[in-house]
Amino acid sequence: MKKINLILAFIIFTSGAAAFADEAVVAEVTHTQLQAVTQDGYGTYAAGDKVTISGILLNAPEQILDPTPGSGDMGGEWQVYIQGEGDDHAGTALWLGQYYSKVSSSDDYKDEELLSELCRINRDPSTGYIFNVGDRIRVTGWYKFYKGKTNINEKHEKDSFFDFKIELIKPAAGLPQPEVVKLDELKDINDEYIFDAERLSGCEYYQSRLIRIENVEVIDPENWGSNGTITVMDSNGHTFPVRLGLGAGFTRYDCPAGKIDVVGIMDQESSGYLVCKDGYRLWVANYDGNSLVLTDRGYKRGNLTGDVNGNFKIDLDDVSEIIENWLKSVPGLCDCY
Ligand SMILES: [Ca+2]
Ligand SMILES: [Ca+2]
Ligand SMILES: [Ca+2]
Repeated sequence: MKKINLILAFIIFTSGAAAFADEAVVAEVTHTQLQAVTQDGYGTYAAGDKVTISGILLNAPEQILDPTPGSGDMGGEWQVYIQGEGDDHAGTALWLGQYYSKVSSSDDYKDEELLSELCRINRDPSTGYIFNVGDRIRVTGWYKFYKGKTNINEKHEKDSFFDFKIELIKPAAGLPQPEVVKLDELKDINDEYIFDAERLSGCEYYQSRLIRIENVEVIDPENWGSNGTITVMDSNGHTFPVRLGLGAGFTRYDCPAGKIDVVGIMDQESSGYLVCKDGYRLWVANYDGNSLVLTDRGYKRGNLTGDVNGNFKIDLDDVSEIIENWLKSVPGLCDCY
């Protein structure tokens, strides 16, 4: 009897300790609060352990970083951007990677563990719905500042205590209209990035948000291709880097020529860790080959099943693209249990 009491006391004690450890302080914040920076561009937000934030999902994660286990320096990676709504003129990136031991004392995710994490964060926990571009979502998680952005992530810890959670608020709410921005709002007369620590103008104002740059030309089309970086230039000689995602369109279609518009997500990855006033770029996840706007409009013309390249006929070009990709699958989207 005494032994049973001891065991019971132990169970109560340990479950009480677990409950205590789960009590991370969660603060509901705006993107503007979370992304605030010093004069050097270093993140200042520090209240609370975890944050809850909501907004519109801007990208499909596998179209900008490769989730395949073991694929990159950090193994499989996953990243999305969420844009604030209404007066909350800011946005936040979410990141998850496989090889945390490269940047912390945590263990790495084994391949199978990474896949199950990807399956979890790609779906709304209560409905199983797979999140997509234009959904309104709510995220609760830990955060960490990295090269200009305060990201929601697992603080590079594999322990499930550091999991972030994504919930669906409204499916297919719709993408925000991209704000039209001129390159002279982002670059000064010396073609240097405009940095405003108040985040009310310049590159910071648009960080992690969808913007549109009009009437520019790609000056280095030789750098076109999946995961490449090209440079666009306006008629005043201002330039801006455009990082191309992993979308199949960058392989399938040629670099658009002449004057074009670009619709993408303003990203920052500064050259330094403590002074973060550079490293801005537009990130375009995919291109649909329309020739006038570097973007993926998300709607196809024609109704032909199997018209892989969207040229309104089915022939060997479509078949060869299918054969090239035969039996590939998307980690974190299929084979989830
Ligand atoms: Ca920044
Ligand atoms: Ca986790
Ligand atoms: Ca075709």
